[in-house]
Amino acid sequence: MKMIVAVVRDEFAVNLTEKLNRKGYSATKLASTGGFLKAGNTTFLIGVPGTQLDEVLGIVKETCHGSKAIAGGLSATEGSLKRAAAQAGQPVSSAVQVGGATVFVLDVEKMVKV
Ligand code: 2BA
Repeated sequence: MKMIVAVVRDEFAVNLTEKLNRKGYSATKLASTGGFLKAGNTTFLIGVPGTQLDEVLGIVKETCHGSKAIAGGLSATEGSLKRAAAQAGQPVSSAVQVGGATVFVLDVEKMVKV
């Protein structure tokens, strides 16, 4: 058995939940926060037999597609440096590209429901 841990951009979370439910997959959703941007995202825990791993990864891929530029993520020091660069007429960018989902696949030794 495998455990898929998928950190998903919030805008894809509802669609992903619906698609997984429709296909009969169980999932647990956790409200999470990205460590860099400190913005909300949704972490899915999806336990599946190894034989269904590829199908579920396919669903995640087709649902959470494309990256998006999001402004922010600067500490106070970084912000000051960027402002100084801007004043000196140097090009600055504070946007980062956020992907649709970051996925980890873990081996599960045992699953028990009591
Ligand atoms: P955040 O940590 O808020 O990161 C948002 C985006 O900021 C990342 O997009 C990446 O493009 C950029 N970024 C992150 N850390 C950075 C750094 N130290 N320097 C420069 N840019 C940085 P994604 O890579 O698509 O990640 C989206 C979200 O997925 C992350 O939100 C985090 O919640 C999760 N994630 C990504 N990689 C992870 C990892 N190795 N372990 C755990 N969670 C991860």
